[in-house]
Amino acid sequence: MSEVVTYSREQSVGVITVNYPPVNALGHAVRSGIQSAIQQGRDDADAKVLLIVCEGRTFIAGADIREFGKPLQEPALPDLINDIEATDKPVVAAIHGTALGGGLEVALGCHYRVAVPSAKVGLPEVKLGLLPGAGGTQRLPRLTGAQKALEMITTGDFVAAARAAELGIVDEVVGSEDVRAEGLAYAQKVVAEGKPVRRVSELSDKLEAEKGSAVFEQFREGLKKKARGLIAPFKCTDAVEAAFTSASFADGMKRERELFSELMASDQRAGLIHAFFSEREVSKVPGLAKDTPVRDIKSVGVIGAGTMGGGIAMNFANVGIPVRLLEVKQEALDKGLAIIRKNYENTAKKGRLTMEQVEERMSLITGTLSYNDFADVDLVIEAVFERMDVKKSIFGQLDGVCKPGAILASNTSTLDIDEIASATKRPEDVIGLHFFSPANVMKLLEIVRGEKTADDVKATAMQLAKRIKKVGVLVGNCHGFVGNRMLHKRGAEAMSLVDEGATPQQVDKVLTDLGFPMGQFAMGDLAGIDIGYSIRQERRKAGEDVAPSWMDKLAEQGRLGQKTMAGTYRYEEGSRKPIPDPAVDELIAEFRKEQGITAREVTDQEILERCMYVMVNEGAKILDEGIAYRSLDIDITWIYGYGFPAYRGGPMFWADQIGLDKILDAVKKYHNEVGGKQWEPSPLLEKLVAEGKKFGDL
Ligand code: 3H9
Repeated sequence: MSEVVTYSREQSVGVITVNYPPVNALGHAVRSGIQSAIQQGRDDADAKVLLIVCEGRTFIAGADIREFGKPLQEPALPDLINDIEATDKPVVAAIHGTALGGGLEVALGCHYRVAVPSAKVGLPEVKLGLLPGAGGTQRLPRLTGAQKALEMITTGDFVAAARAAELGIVDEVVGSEDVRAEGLAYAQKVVAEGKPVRRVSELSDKLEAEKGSAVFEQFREGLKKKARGLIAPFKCTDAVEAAFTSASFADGMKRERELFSELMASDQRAGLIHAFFSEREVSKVPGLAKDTPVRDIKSVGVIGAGTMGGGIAMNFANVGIPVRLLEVKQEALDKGLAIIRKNYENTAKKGRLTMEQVEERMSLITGTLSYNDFADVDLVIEAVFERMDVKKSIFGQLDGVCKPGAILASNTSTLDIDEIASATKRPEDVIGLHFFSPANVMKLLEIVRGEKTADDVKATAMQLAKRIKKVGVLVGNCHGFVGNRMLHKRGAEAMSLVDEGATPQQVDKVLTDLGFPMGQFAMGDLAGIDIGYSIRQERRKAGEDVAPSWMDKLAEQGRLGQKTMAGTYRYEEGSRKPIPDPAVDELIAEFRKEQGITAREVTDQEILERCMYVMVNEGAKILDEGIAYRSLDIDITWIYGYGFPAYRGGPMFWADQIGLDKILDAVKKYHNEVGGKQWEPSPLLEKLVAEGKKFGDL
């Protein structure tokens, strides 16, 4: 008997206990352990019913993702589940925590399922670029019907116990959270009531009722928009349909297996699983001990009640942390608070908050006009506009009023954290907390360590990110840090491509075709064209050689983006849809004339290479300089901060897939043809190519 799965008997119940921390994933030891425990239960004449229950925080959370890509060791999961189902003694699954993927499939192979009130179930394989490959696509629709099964399997969303009972996925939500005791009691009830073996694979009424239904075609139509660029949701739909069209359960299983294998071999699966593990890995910061103490954050101050500051404040109120929001003028403060209220009320209108919760959250955010109100807060986040002199004067004031040990953070997206820290006598308490707009929505928190930032301040920031449900990535200090430093390179290249002859919409389409939710220029319109303009102006003032751009002209004409209804695109009242504008084409043509540029045809391939490879080259420099510790830190920054398609795994993972030799060749080519520092090949990229290695090997 394996150590991770044990068999014991309590009266007439043969109890199979899985204990394989952290999440009881179905690794080989668990699969073979369950197989032999089931056999033991069969052989045990005194066991009238079998119960599968898990130790620790959750029921089985799925197949063991770490085993993917390795040679399969018997028993395969679908066979094991068929074996459980074929047992002639009733088998009960008692669910707590989350029964996910292969875990839910094991439960569906059991004859009865009970769940504690807090439990959740789901088939999230689609989020890993897969489909449920152990009977989930065949058994679930036999319980729920096509529509619900399609919804659950193509979104991967979890369903709470009570709803799972309504849908017929679980038979009963038990009275308490004591999963073992409740499972035993239910199993004994099965014996007492003489409940029969009931195999989901043999249920057919839902299948009969929906045979030939139009639901699949309608569903595929809907997916075209919702699942743009993704393969797995469509294959999931095909697999569920097979439950309805196959001659037998076994045939349906065969089809599920074929589709599962196709997805297993796809780049999207590789990208999404890289993203899954990277998201977890970023929280383990090299050189920052796991037991680094953290500071207690019970209250927060935010400076600036604009879009950014307001969004930042909401993050804390959402998790019950009181916030003081500071503005210089009462009018701006009132406006900021009103926008926050409106945001919450809009969420309530969509049914995602009650009005009571809106009031509760609003009561946690109090406005102030005085820095003295920050005397007792544990953390202050400055979110005013990007000017070093303003930031330094704010940090000087904070140094004067904040209590010792308070963390002083800046939401700067580009500026030097060390210089900001130099305005205080406590640089060890200063850190960058770079939120992404809209700050209450975007999941990334880029945490910028200064030269003197204390370890406990870094650890506190990482922990705080989790508390406010963000993914924190700890990065080093340089202009633009990781995310914007790469973005600025892409932005400059995109502008040059338009100088040379591309249209903004052509550039944007290449990026959206790659899977970005919006292109470079549509994103610029959203963020505000004045931001890039003022950064370029600052750099020009600092003596840097920043070439003139047609985008400077847009800014100078007051075309600042969505907020002025016109930027690189124009916008119609009440709509965020970018519409190409002939006036901008004229402005670009004018600019080319002034600069003596003859427009040429620019291919989509050149756009792709120049926009993306320039980022990869910069990413390699960022790694070389130690600004990012690992390539996965860059990947997560881009997935959660800039909408890089998770199914491509992030820019550095994507580059590995393309081939670093191919990228280096192109970088050298553009270095010759286009020139500029951004195309100087990164020494790290050259080294990796010379050694035949990838970023993932570092
Ligand atoms: C599948 O089932 C395919 C089948 O249909 C067909 C097969 C033939 N495997 O997220 P956390 C690790 S596909 C291996 O921080 P939480 C995770 O990496 C699978 N490891 O905790 C982390 O490790 P570390 C379908 C796994 O409480 C640790 O557990 N299932 C797996 O915030 C804790 O994770 C899924 O897609 C796994 N399956 O959330 C479920 N899952 O400590 C994926 C987790 O070393 N998992 N780990 O960093 C989840 O959604 C969340 O982990 C869960 C817990 C909700 C379970």
